[in-house]
Amino acid sequence: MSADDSRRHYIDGDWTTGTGDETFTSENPATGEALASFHRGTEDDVDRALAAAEDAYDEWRSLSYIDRAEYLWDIYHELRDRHEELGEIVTMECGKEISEGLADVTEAWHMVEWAAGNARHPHGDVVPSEIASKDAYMRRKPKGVVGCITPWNFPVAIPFWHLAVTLVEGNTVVWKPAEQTPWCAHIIAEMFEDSGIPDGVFNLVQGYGDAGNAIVEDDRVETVLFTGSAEVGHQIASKVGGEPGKIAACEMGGKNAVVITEEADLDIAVHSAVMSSFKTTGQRCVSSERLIVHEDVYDEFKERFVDVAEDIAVGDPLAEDTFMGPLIESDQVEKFNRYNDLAREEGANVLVDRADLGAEEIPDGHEDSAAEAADSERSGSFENGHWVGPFVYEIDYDEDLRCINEEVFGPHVALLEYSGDFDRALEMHNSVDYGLAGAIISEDYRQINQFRDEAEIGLAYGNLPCIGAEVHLPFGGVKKSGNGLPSGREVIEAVTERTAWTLNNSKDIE
Ligand code: TXE
Repeated sequence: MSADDSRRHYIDGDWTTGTGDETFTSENPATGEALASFHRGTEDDVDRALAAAEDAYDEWRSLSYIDRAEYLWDIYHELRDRHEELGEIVTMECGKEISEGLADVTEAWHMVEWAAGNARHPHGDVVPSEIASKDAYMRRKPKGVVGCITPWNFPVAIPFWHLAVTLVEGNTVVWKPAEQTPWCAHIIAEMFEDSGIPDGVFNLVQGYGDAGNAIVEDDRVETVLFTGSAEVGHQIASKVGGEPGKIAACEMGGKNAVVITEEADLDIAVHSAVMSSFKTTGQRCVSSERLIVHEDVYDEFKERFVDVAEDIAVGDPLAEDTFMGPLIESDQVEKFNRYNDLAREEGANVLVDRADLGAEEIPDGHEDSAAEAADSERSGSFENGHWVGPFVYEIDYDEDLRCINEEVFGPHVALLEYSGDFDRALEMHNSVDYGLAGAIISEDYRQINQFRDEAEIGLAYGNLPCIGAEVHLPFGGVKKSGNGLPSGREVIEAVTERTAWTLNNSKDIE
């Protein structure tokens, strides 16, 4: 692919090659084949995009909520019209199986629907003043130019978590998507172009961390919304923290757990653990890498969970009967293997080891409509795919073990047995530095309520898999997992500031 064929940035209403010479390709993690080529953004490109966003801001903020939302409604319809096409691109670019690829797009339009719908459902705070003749109320104002930096694991949904509310609230944006999923980002930019949104309101700069960093460090950016690794998120938060008025809202993954008590329904427990640990090949921010199981049900649970993990269908993500696709890239495979080795060194008793799944074990594509439709795009073989299967182990609990404290982001699962009362399970659950998500499986409402009140997490699930997001709920974590919630309804807090207004309605001089 030559630079001429490469797809461009979308800045100030124009498709531009930008100022750099470099291009990069997105690859299909199932086959290793190059899917499309993109211009790599530079600091100068970010500078231009920020200037455009700043210029567009006054006009955009002066529109009513309803007028701004109209553009988002166009995008909502495009997401629905291009659902199948975009869902397949999600699957080809990030490797998750096709129902998840399609669900990524569905979640995006749910977010747009919620954000644009709010424009017709205004709400605010009017409160009585201390003095009878005064009115007092709170008014929200947009922050200005917002920088959005997103990861590859939900390449359509997460960008819309950031973008939809931010734009409806009257901010303009510069977005730097993940370098692994630029094709999805390109299609989203096409949708913004088609919506006729005024030039400069939405800007896309493709590229790597250096382009993201240029957004973070620029004084014109009032708010940074970031979803990605803890390492980068903490760097961003500390850079931004030193600047008055500027904020970073970050969501940075976790070391999540499912707690299965002696009162658990084991059908629910096995289903929840399998979904939590293996959906998206363990690459969700809420994926669970720890299963904390009471001794009374441990053996039965272990046997049933291991049986499922041994047989789980790893394969062509475009085939409808695949459960797990590949990992995103070779670095991620190395990280997965490194942590599997570490678990062994730390004393793991390995129960399932399908980590070295060879390409020959990957069944050919199946005769389903999604796979057929994408055949022309899928010319590579599975030999160069980033295939792994489940790695499941049990280990004697010690809160200092690295394998049960550090996020792997793959199907790497520790079974941890506990005895005694529920306090012990909670202690083990809360012992990690992260605090994103967790689930409890129990029929005892007291245990469920205690988990709700004492689990140190931002997202809690009861008798459900530890996965899933509802766009009208806050989404994000505590402790090392993040701050400021760049997703769900709480984005409003990050992208607006509030003014407390008091207004004298009398002739009295106050
Ligand atoms: O994340 P990065 P990566 C975790 C998971 C995974 C690890 C690494 O453990 O193994 O992170 O994944 C941009 N300034 N999660 O490498 O590097 C980058 O270009 C500004 C959990 O994908 O954090 C991309 O757009 N931006 C997570 C985005 O940040 C920078 C989902 C995320 O990349 C930057 C993904 C910099 N210095 C990974 N460096 C979750 N919360 O679910 C990189 N970027």
